[in-house]
Amino acid sequence: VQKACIFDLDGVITDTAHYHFLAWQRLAHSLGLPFDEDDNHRLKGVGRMESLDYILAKGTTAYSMDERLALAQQKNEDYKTLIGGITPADILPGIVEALDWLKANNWRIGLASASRNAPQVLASLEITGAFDYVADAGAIPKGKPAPDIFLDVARAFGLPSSQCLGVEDAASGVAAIKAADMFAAGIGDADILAQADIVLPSPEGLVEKVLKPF
Ligand code: G16
Ligand code: MG
Repeated sequence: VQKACIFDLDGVITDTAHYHFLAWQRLAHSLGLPFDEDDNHRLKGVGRMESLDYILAKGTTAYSMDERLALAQQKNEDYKTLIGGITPADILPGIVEALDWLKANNWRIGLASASRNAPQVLASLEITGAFDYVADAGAIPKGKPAPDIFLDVARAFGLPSSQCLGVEDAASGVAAIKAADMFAAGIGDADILAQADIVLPSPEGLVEKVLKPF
């Protein structure tokens, strides 16, 4: 029976969270608003406009839709500059091994990232060709924790949720996988990812502890 592994990008395949942090912090500070690592942690897996609104809510100024779009664009330009230097060396340990194993065992491989920059990051990591399908975050209105983006990948593969395994580092992402009725592998802190079916501290061990037993 055909199976699929559906990966999140930021925090699972590569660590772009730090670049999101730098770009959001720069924007927040330019508006006189605070932004620290704890704020960044809360924005994991959260979409761009929702993240902006979280930051703007720290102040009292009301912004029009046009102003908000301009601020989001400014952050994104900064982010794109920061990720311009990404290379295959930035792939997290355990990921290449997992992709090779999945390919050798004829699984479908998908990407369910909330980031509209995901195709560019995959290209910089030189692993675009490893993916059979990459969800278009811009075409999926309801972000994580809604199941939509994971269901979109399963639909593209023509597979039921029971044959799909999702890999996520964010609590909102694990919630999305479970809402989609799929097996959830969490990467990170077991307390934060308590909803996952299994949690590993890093992608190392995915093959032996998660993929082979599924
Ligand atoms: C990622 C990040 C989020 C980011 C979101 C949107 O999600 O974790 O912090 O806000 O994408 O990114 P962009 O502004 O590039 O469209 P994921 O799902 O890959 O973890
Ligand atoms: Mg993530």
